[in-house]
Amino acid sequence: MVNVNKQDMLLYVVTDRTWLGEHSLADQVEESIRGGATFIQLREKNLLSMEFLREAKEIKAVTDRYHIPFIINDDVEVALKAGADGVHIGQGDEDFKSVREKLGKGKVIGLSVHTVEEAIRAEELGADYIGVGSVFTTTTKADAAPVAFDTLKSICDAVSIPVVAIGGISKENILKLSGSGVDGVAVISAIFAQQEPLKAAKELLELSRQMIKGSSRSYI
Ligand code: 3NM
Repeated sequence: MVNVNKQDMLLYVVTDRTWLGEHSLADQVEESIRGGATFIQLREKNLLSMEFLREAKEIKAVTDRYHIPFIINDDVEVALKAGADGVHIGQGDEDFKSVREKLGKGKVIGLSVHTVEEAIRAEELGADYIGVGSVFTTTTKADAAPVAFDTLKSICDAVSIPVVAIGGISKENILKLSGSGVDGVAVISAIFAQQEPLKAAKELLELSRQMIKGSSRSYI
């Protein structure tokens, strides 16, 4: 049983193999956690199931050691087999209710939303948190659609579950999210495309703390 709280969203790290070089993904994830990552999502778009599962188990061993929540993007079977804490799904992915049925109540389901209506619906369905993006321009996800600051703010005002912003967030622009009400940031390239993921995570965590200080939502 894992309860997601707002503090878990502070530095939500999504994996990507693009910049691995000679490092393993598990090593990179560990560096990001040592730097301050508060949540890990394994996101694989091109791995076969067996490889995906092997990798999920490897990363779960790391997140277990540091007691960090660990979820899988899209793939419920991999999440169950790896013993992950849950899944993150998009609006177009498997229907929320069938995912909840397969996973059971004790697991986390995060949902991507882009509008206030989708956010309210996500909370009604029982999503444990929502991801909102793309808040800035990103080259990491080809089909990311922009979400304006005002929409982000309205979404945060409309729900009481944790909200994490995603898309193009870096140490240069993160403070622009101040006052939106988000509980934290989800990042890929701001950590994994950097020479030193640990250092990048450390800086981002500090900036994320600064950013949410201006939050209009109550901070539990
Ligand atoms: N989802 P980076 S944007 C995985 O808008 C993902 O829903 C997005 O990568 C959305 O931090 C995105 O490198 C990519 O911009 C985030």
